[in-house]
Amino acid sequence: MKIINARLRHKSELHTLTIENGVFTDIQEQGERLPAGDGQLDAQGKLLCAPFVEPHIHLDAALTAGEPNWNQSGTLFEGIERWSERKPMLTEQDVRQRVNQTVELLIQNGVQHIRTHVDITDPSLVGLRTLCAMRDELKEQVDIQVVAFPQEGMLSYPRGLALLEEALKIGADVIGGIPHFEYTREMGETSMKKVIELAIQYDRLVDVHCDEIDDPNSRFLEVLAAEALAHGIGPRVTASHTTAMGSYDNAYCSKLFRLLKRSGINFISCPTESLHLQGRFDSYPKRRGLTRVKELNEAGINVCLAQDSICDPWYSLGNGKLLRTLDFGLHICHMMGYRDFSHSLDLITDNGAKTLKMEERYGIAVGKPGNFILLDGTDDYSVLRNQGEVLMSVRHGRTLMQRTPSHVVMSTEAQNSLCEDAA
Ligand code: 17E
Ligand code: FE2
Repeated sequence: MKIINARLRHKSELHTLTIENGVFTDIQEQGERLPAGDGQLDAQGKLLCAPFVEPHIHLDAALTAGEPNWNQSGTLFEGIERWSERKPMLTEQDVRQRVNQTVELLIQNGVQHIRTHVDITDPSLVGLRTLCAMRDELKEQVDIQVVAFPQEGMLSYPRGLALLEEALKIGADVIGGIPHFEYTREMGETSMKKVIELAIQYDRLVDVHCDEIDDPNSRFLEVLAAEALAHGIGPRVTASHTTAMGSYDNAYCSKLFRLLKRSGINFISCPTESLHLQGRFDSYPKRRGLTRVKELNEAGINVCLAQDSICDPWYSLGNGKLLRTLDFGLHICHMMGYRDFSHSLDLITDNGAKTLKMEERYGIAVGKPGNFILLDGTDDYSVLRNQGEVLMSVRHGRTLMQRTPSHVVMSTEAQNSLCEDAA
C-alpha cells in the first residue's frame, strides 16, 4: 500500500508512505503535491495519524442503559446498583452481541486499541470469559486489553479476591481495583497493596478506578503510587479517574505530585463521564469533578483521555467518538490555549498508547505496524475545531473502514447574498 499527499502531525511537508507486509517500510517528504497514481491512495493533504486509543471503557456493560432500570440520580453509586440488577441477566450471547456492536462503533471512529474493564464480581465470570475469547478473535481488527475489575469491591464483595485471581488465571491482562468503594479505608489501602502484589506475581499491568469520588479525603492514589514506586513498576500502573484530586487542596497536591512524578504511573481521565457522575452531592457552586489533567500534563506526567461508557447504567449517551471526549476535556480542564490545541491529539493517541504499554508498536514510523487513520483536517487544531470525521482506518496495511464525508450544498440565493456581504 502506497499513500501519497498525506499530512503528518507537526510537519509542514506532505508525505508519501509505504506499507509492505503490514509494516511501514518507507516514509518520504514530498517536494510538492503529487498527482494520484494507479493503485495509490491519495490522502489529499489530510492528516494521517496513528489510530485513536480508547484506554478506559466498560465493554461488558455497554448498551445496557435502562435494563432493567434507569439510573435516576446520576450518581456513580446508583450506577453500581443498577448494574448489579443487570448482571444476573448476562449471557455469553448477550455480551458478544453488545461488544460487537460497540467495537464496530469504535472502529468506525478510528479506534484500534482498547482497554476494557470487565466486572469480575460475578461468580459466573461470564463477562470476563467472553471478553478474553473476543480479544483473541478480534485481534486482526482491534487490540483489546482486558482488565479484571472488581466493581463491587475486591475485599468487600464475597470472594472478590478469589474471583480476581481466577480472572487472572483465565487470562485477564490487567488488574483492576476500586479502593474508594471498599467498606473501609483500611480495606481500600489493603486492596491497593494487593493489586501491586498480584501484578508482580502474575506479571500483569495495573489499572485502578482510583478515588472516583468528590471526597477530598479519598487518598488511595498516594498508596497506589507509593507501592508502584517501591516495587519499581510505575510505568505499568495506571490510576483511572482520580476525580478526588479535583477536590484536594493545593498544599496536599504539591506534596503528592512529587510522588506521582517519581513513581512514573499513568493517568486516565474520563471527562464526559466524570462531569456527569461527579458533583452530584454539591449544591452551588458545583465542582467539575475532574482530576487535574492540565497540571499532571504540565508536570510531565502521562495523562490520557477516555470515554468510560457507551450507553450503560452510569452514562446513557456516548457514541464512540473520542474527539467529543477530547473537546469536553479541553473545555473542563481549561486547556484551551493554542499550545494545548496544537498538541491536543496526544491525549487520545500517543499518551493512551503509553498507558497501554504499547509505545513500541505504535506511531507513524518505519518499522512500526502499518496502522493509521486519516482525519478530515490538516492538523490537531483543525481536526478538533471541526470535529473532523475519521475518513479511513487502516490496520496492518488493510482497510478497516472508509467514510465518505457529508457534502453540503448551499442554495444559489444564500450563496450569492453571502458573497455580496463578504465583498
Ligand atoms: N464503574 C465504575 O466504578 N465507575 C465508572 N465510571 C463506570 C463503571 C462507568
Ligand atoms: Fe470506568
